Amino acid sequence: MDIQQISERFSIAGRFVSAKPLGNGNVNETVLVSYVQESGQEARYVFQRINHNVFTKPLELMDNYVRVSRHIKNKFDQDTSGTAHRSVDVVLTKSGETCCLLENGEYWRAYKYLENTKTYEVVENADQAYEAAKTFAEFLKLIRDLSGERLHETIPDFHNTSKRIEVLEEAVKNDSYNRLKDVEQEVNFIFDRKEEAGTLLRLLAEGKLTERITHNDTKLNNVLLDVKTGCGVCVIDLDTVMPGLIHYDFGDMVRSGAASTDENESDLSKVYMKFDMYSAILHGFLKNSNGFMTPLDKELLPLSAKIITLETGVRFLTDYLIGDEYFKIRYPNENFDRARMQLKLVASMEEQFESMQNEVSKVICCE
Ligand code: GN1
Ligand code: MG
Repeated sequence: MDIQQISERFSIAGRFVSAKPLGNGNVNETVLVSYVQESGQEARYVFQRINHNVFTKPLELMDNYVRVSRHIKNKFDQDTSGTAHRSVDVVLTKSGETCCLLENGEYWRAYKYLENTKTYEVVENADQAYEAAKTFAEFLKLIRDLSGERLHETIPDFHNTSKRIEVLEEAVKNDSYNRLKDVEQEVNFIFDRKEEAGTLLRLLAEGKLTERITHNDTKLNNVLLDVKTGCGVCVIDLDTVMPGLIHYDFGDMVRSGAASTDENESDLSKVYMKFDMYSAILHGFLKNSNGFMTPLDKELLPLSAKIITLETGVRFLTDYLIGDEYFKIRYPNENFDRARMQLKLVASMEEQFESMQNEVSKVICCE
């Protein structure tokens, strides 16, 4: 798609200069676009093609996006401390729409690029993990008082781990690409944990856990850190902000932020959960969420890390079996590598589970 042509649809002052790919998203396509303003200064924007095979109702998605981002922006605008959480700032189209639908069926949206910020694929140190977790928890705190109708479920059953396993079972039965022979060990590993994987959903159904507005994709690279200070600046990628459990967010943070390698590491001897990163994430997260979490919420944090990591492994493995329909892949067996990496991470969490629980107890004791 010609980005310059798309740029003409948005209400952005200045002249289009250039565009280049941005980030490593597995679902949408992201482009960083430079403009030169009348003053001669550069201004940068992020353009994103919404993957409408994954997000089948892009307008509902953008409705959520704008409601949530404006809610946070209003708080930022009213803040005088200079440290408030920034917000994704959606740029409307010239006709005032939240995104534009092109003749070829693609949906594109735009927002301002936050200068002097950075994302990380793998955390470099515990300070970054702490800061990222604190920032995600702050985001959760900021959206707690979002009023109005329930947000749209942009992907129904997104973190319904039990359903995810059922979908895997179906893919195993069909084995449409004759790939089951490569993955039997992984499939058994998952099926052995099926019962435990449903714990959060069961407790929610029993009324023991509270549904909240959650981010649901708290991968470490979805938080922007200040390049100079390292402080958390803004949570991005609001596509899956919808009703959920706080555990999905904590779990995904540990899954992505405490892993020793990239998601597609094929040498499993290198894959484990870094305990110091887990601990930093736990402390950072509780710093901003402690006030609204129940004792049971806190107790379930280690298990949530395990469940969400297993769920992500299930999703990658299912995609491998059905012929790589969902996640973008850069080489043929990437989804298989990703699945094995997640499952190895689960095994590492299991080995360290008692210490993970003790760490939570320590934090609770000190309150
Ligand atoms: C996808 O697109 P990205 O990288 O932000 C996925 C997440 C997975 C993640 C795994 C909408 O996130 O759920 O955890 O890949 N997003 C969606 O890397 O499915
Ligand atoms: Mg995403």
